[in-house]
Amino acid sequence: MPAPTVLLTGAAGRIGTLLRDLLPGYGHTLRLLDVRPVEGAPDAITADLADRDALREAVRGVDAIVHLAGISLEAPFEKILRANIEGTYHLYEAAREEGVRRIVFASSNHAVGHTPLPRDGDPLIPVGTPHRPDTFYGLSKSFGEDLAQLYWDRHGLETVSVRIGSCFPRPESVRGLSLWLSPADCARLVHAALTAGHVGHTVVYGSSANTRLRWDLTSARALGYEPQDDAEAYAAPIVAAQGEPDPDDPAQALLGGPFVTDPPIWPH
Ligand code: NAI
Ligand code: 15L
Repeated sequence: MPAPTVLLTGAAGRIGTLLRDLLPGYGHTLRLLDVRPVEGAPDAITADLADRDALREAVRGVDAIVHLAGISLEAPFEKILRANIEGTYHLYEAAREEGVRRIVFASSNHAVGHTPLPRDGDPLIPVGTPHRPDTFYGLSKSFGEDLAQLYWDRHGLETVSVRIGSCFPRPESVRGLSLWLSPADCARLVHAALTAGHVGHTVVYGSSANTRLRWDLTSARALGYEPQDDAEAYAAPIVAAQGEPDPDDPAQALLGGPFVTDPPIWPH
């Protein structure tokens, strides 16, 4: 399949910025969208996910969408509802109306954050593990995955839902040593998700080939993703400063880490 023209939502954000740099190297032509201006990109579309008319215009003529826009951490329910739940719905409706073929949806480990981490000898966490969100934020990612399934089953709109681990320039915690997705591997994975053959709705985990991996990358590799990086290269100073993970500490025993143990933000 030839490299498609892609709308990148959330283009001003952390992952949006790295994909703006790296995806053109794979031959993709990008159209950018964010609610705030995108530095160095005067042609970027400034629009909120609540603006259906702007979304419809933004998706017109693109082959695919990489949907990163939204609140990327826990927040009051009303804010998550508007940006992540309603916003993702508006984007899928615009995509359906304009005949977009595929969406790569930035889901998160927090959609399944209450899943216990496997201990030594246990199988890796499969993509089929039930949704167990750890926050309203994680709940919005579970919703996004289910929305993607609905739009595939009802409308034939394909999605790869990528449950991203921690995508930062380098891992910063012992938890990150298992969840890290390097910027270069992030671009490799998104490229694979955009260009793989038939995907229907496919859920994958998004991380590098970390020595301390706790989840199963099989479905990501099936798209053609071949991760090249391993957080272990950064492990020594992190472990020296923080110690090895304590499997009896709730913040380290469940996939969502501190999201699981932080006090909940109730609706108000
Ligand atoms: P970020 O917070 O840096 O970027 C999100 C972008 O979305 C921002 O530029 C923001 O202005 C934009 N945005 C927010 N609400 C919007 C709205 N209503 N309309 C239009 N644009 C809006 O987040 P980051 O780290 O770049 O993450 C990108 C996506 O990946 C997010 O959906 C996040 O939940 C997901 N993700 C990121 C992980 C990471 O480690 N960075 C891990 C798991 C998931
Ligand atoms: C996420 O979903 C967040 O967007 C990101 O900022 C990190 O907190 C990441 O999860 C994580 O679990 O480390």
